[in-house]
Amino acid sequence: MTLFFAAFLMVNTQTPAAVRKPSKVEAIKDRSNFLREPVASELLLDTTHFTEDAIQILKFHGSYQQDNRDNRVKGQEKDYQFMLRTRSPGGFIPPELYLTLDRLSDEYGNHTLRATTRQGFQLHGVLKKNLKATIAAIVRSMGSTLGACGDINRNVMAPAAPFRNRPEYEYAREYANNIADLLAPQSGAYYEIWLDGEKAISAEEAPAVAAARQRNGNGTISHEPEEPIYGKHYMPRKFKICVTVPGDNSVDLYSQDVSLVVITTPDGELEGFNVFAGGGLGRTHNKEETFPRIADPIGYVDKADVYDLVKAIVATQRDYGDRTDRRHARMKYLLEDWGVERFCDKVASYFGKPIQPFKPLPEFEYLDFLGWHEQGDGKLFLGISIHNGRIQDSEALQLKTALREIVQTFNLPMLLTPSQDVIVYDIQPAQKTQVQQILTRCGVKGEDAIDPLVRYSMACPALPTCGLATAESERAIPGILDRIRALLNTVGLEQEHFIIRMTGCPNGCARPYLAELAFVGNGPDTYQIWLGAAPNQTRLAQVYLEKLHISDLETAFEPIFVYFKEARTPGERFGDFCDRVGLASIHQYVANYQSSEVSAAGSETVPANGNVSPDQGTATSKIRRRVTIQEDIYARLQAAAVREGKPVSSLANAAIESYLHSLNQANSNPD
Ligand code: SRM
Ligand code: SF4
Repeated sequence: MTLFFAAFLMVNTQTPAAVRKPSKVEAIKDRSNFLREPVASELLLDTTHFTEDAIQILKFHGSYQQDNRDNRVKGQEKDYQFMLRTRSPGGFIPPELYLTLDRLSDEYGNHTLRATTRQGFQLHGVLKKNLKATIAAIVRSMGSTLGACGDINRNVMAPAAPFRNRPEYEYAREYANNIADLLAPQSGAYYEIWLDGEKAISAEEAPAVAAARQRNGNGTISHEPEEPIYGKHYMPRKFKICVTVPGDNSVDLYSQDVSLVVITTPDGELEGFNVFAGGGLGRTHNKEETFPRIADPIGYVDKADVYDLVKAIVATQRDYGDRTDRRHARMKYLLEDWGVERFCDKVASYFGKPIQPFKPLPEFEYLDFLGWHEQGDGKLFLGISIHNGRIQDSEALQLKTALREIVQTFNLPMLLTPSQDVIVYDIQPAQKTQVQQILTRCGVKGEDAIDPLVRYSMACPALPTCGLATAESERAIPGILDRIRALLNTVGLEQEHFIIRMTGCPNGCARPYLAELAFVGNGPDTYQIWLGAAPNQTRLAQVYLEKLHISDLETAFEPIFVYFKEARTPGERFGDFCDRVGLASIHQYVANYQSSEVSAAGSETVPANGNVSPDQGTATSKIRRRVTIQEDIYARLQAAAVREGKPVSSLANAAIESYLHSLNQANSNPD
């Protein structure tokens, strides 16, 4: 029996292995000859798109087949196009690569670049006939798209701050890079297909990495020389790693399959790493068995052993991850099903020794490094806010022009941040004024001139490119943030801000489940609402509403913000407040809340915090009109409001509206 099929036997002890077949994608990988086919053959065909099998393999090469969903016409072929994603460990983009991507976006793409939540760049809108030229140009400019997507280790994240005087930051970048190399696919397919066999001109990998790849610690390698670590079936699902430093949670470390935290001696020497495992955010609406999960601390590893431990974790997921059900295939489910202890025992068996105890860490902080900073070697770095990562030119804001001009004029490298922003670094102090002038001329605002709601928000691309979106995200969030700001102003929270994230579906690409307030697409113009994650992304949010039509935003949030204003402790953040009072209390408050539209004078119910009575106006009410309703009807209305998660007034309005409508109809049709 091969290791591949042995894995299915072990995955789920409750279901007989005979009825649990590997998923379709496993068979596609099996047939692909290490990621070559059918991509290589289909690329030669004069077609606009690939077949399903090729689409799956193409992902490993860093590209997704998409179509412009705005252009869908019934009965006509879709407007096929491709998204390309770079593999950029720690977000590093050398100047020549940036300029190439900028050019390619105009030559073959949709004239925009998109900085992603994992510190890569995406090009959208590339036609199949231009894919090869686009990928080849990226590789020739010291870039790569290999392994940016697919069932494989994805872009390895690290804090984007280019500090030169804080060794822990340098170690995080160095090891992010080395782990990315360690787990890069070794198959020659990429260079054969996109560069006609020409090998990339890339930086040499560290000898320790090359040696670690071949070392067989108790079964960590696969006996397939072409892919020593992965074997021909690669991973059961995507796999995500980050390396960070104590206190810096700019990388959202709790959301990753594996997170390493640099541990140094008091004089800044690298000692080893604390290790977390089992985070992951993807889920599916109405499928309770899928859920976001935050990573568990699993131990500490000395620097000399770090590659072997990473390989041991990879081997555990490779051999025991669920290859039969892709919804249950991420490593978080292995941790959830087995528990941390069993997981660590299995990892230790590949590692060859027990994992050492976790070392104490300070509190983590959310950091985005925007603005001007000294980098510690006399030079400066500048973090520039990119709204939802989209780099483009418009009449008001020539962001794309500004970045091109800065990189071109000063030959500056860039680091992409996990919050979809960019950092330009190695700036000489004498260049600062000129860089600033370019930004000002192009309308690019400094971090202090941006509403913090905007600065700390993220949205995924969703429509029109993402095939999985059920609601708008990137295109909708600016308007939604404006409305939330207006509402906060109205209720007297002008200075307030919190972390808001939005996605067009529950897959979680903008990491919504770690936001203080999140909108998760659940149908056209409709969002599931999540509240209560920690402001430093160390605690998950919870579902507050299953479905909120976006037109009901003010009705839904006004009472929540009023409650927050009235009942928060001094300085308490919105996410912490929601977590402390609990969602049931928020629902209760909302149900009792008297909006400006209807006051149920029949009600004597005291709201959850006892602060608002039917006789009190709300922050928005200038004119209040009273409608008296019976006590028993009010009680039913209130119960329904709690169930629906809507204010009583909203339900009362809907009921009255529906009654009046039927009355009108009856009057106009007397028969
Ligand atoms: Fe994602 C699928 C975009 C980060 C969870 N993601 C997709 C696809 C490729 C849609 C598809 O499969 O057809 C999206 C392409 C949209 C487009 O038009 O560009 C997409 N994901 C993105 C990006 C671009 C969002 C962004 O706003 O930047 C991010 C690219 C990161 C990168 O450079 O590698 C992106 N995706 C994430 C993250 C956040 C992270 O990694 O830190 C997550 C949640 C964390 C996690 O993986 O648990 C994430 N994306 C998913 C999932 C759900 C995975 C799961 O475990 O269930 C899918 C769907 C899937 O894999 O089946 C998905
Ligand atoms: Fe697409 Fe959903 Fe990811 Fe948004 S969260 S990019 S809609 S897969």
